[in-house]
Amino acid sequence: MLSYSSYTLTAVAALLVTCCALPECPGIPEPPGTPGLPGKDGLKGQERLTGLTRPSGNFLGPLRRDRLPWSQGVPVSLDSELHNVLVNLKPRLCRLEGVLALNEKIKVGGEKIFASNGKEVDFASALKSCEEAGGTLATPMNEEENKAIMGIVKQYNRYAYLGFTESRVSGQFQYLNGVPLNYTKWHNYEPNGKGTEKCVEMYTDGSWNDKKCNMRRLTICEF
Ligand code: MMA
Ligand code: CA
Repeated sequence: MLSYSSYTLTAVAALLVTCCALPECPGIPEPPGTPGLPGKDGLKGQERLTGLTRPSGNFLGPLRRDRLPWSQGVPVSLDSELHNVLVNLKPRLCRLEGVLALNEKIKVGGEKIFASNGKEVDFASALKSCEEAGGTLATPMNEEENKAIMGIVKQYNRYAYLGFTESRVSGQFQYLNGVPLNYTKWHNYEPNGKGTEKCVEMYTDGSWNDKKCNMRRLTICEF
């Protein structure tokens, strides 16, 4: 059981589609290659997840990203022992999520989980801590996500940086991957920085203000 733990958690990511918001578990790497691109096994994205196999031998020792036996052994779909493990893990993950939500450690908004470390730092430092924790800066892409993030801003009563920056075109903002925003919640008369305020903060009412990136703002990450 222990020998498959890392493996199993990743398999859960592929199989759990309801109840938990957790799409994947921190610290557990994606299968080789990126979605859509073939990995060493020749499989692409979803093919690789649905074709997930367990190792044929024992997988002992610490987790090594380069040592995960993704494509050896029996297919998970045919492995009743591993299937049972996954079926049992699902409600346990949901219970853990419930505990964290009850204790106000996380907020769930749609598919995402939002959490703060309670620290107020500049934009670059906030982004760094989110990435080090396996997430990114909170990036509201719809009203539901915006409300979940606002819940944390209200909980700490501190404005927070969001995962947006101003593009080369002054007054236009984009996601951290460079794609233009497709949902916005600007406060009245914002954005108004016109090239001088390249980051975005969320106010306690959930509305947004473009702001200089060197302020100390609450770190809120999404996972
Ligand atoms: C501050 C600063 C701006 C914001 C205005 C709104 C004076 O500047 O936070 O980003 O747009 O307040 O009045
Ligand atoms: Ca502004």
